Amino acid sequence: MTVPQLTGVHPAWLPPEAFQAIGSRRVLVLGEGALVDTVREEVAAARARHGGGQGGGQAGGQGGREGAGCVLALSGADGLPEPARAVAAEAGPTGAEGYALARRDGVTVVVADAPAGLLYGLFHLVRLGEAAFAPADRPVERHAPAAARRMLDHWDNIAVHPVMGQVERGYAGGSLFWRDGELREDLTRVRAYARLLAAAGINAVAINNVNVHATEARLLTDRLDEVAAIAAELRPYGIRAHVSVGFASPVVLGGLPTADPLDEEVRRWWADAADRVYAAVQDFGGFVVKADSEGQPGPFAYGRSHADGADVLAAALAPHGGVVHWRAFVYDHRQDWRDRSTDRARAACDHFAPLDGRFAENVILQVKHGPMDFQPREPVSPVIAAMPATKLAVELQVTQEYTGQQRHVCYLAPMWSELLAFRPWGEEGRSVADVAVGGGGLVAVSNAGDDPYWTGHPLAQANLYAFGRLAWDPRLDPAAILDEWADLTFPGAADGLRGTLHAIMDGSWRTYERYTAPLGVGFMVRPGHHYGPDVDGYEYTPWGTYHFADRDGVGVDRTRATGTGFTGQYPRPWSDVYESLERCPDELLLFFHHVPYGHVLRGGSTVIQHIYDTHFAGVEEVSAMRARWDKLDGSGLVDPAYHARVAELLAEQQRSAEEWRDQVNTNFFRKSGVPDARGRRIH
Ligand code: GCW
Repeated sequence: MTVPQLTGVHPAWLPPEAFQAIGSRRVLVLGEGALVDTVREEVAAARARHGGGQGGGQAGGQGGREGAGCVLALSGADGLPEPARAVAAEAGPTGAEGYALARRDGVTVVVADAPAGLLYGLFHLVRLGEAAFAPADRPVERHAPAAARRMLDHWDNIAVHPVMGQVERGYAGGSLFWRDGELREDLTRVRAYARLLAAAGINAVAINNVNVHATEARLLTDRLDEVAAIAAELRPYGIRAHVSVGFASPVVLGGLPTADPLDEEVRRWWADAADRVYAAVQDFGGFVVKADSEGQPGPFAYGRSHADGADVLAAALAPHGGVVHWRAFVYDHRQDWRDRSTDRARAACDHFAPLDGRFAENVILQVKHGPMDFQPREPVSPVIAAMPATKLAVELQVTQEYTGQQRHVCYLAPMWSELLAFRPWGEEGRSVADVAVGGGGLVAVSNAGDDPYWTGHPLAQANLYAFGRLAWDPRLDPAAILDEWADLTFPGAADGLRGTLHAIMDGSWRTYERYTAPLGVGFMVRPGHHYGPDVDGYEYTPWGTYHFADRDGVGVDRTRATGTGFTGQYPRPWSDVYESLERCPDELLLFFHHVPYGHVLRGGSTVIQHIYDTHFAGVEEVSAMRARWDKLDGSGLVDPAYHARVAELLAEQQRSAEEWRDQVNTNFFRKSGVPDARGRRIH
């Protein structure tokens, strides 16, 4: 294992300088195991760069000054020196991925029971930098991830899809894994990606798109060596590979006449497939399945339930310790817009809640955080509260499909943090984060690609970093995560940049919300690619994403009293809060209610005036973001190329925000005939 070095690629949150504090000290690494070797290699590489001394010797990575300034050790390692022994004794068990950190008698110590913990401990030291070696003692701190599985899903295709391209909803260039139908020859970048992810706390990656097309299906058969090759790059950083599979694989790949989950031959086919995969990749994570969703095959074709469907895959994976991530994103995408009784928001709960308790132990039901589809504002999905006897994972979207497509700055951690803290059963009950960490963990769709900045928009790196950190600890403060990310990403310059980065990023999700679709209504985007405004773009389509705006009012009546009854899928108190026009939070009003334009919000303004005000304000906020960024020009705080790229994207964000403002305001002015109370220009 060698630490990957890339040229021409931005180092994101692991620039060489981030290893200065470790690399300039004598570090002792003790323990056995592949991930301990990774730690050793990291330390050796850091020392080679910053310490001048040679690594080597049994303990690896030491050299230079007398006496270790830092000990990273497995708690059971041979020859554990004081004070590591004392710290290990005081810390007690750290678990499979946890570690304890302390500083005593001039030595900084990380101890862990298992190699993965040591790796995460190393990255903690990287985050602390010199602070980890401050003269004063540091009491023992124990750290362990909240969720056992912290996963990224890639929507990467092997063969370029005629409509969706190499990466579905990818805004950062091509796939890190494949190019034009072939596995990339040089996978160094995959290893560098794994390293970044491990530093953020991620430990699982699904490598291919949940929409499984013909070429990608073959990852289970003649392209299995590609899975093995990618897994080999992820492994040194503690990340397991998972693969998205098509439910019809027994037919498509196996030539069977059916994929009926209750058919014996089908069950055997899946068991054989799993055996094959594990023979090639012993630490394989499992399968991800999008079934009966947006055209993907599923158990409905055979009159079977999704529990039956998931079960056949679960049974195949169980002997190997693998899991099935079964997605709950099931709805009718061929709806008739004239039919007011079908409500897409209801679909996941209607399909899955009755199956609570029927899924096998190793099935994780992967639920999108909202009932619709990653809109900038949605309530929390009621499925999260409706299935206490099922392991649930909550799925977030780091790739900015509906939040500016990595052309707009939109720091998503505040949104995620808000929804993870939401308590579906009221203040006394558990939070969304509690459900996820006690169940299947957190999953997100990755925003990374082969772009030189990894994420298209350089500032979108913060979203990837923040997702990992929140999956590790959902209680972290988004602004503190931003500081961490900035300190690592801009070594030596973070103090000068912090104010600007907070001013631009902290509120950027709310800014985005202001200039796009108002009050939780969603989907006023251009159909297909989903970038830019189109107020009625989805209004008369089969996708079930309507806002029902007319000359009198706007919004979707999802009440039990007069609407689709969706509010009834929530437990109390939210079922009552959302049902009530008076109590429903403003930001979700149009998600739950159809109201006249003159309806007065809890905040005091009318719906129509709120639409105008927020759209004007949103654009002004973008102008302020731009002005702030422009001031950095020539400051020496950011690399000029980085600065230029962000500046260029901010110009596009401004253009796009103005387009949103003008289309949304004009549309509602024309529909309602109500002028702006402040007489601003509406076209
Ligand atoms: O948000 C929608 C996207 C699809 C995606 C789907 C899903 C992978 O527009 O591109 O398909 O969600 O989550 O399955």
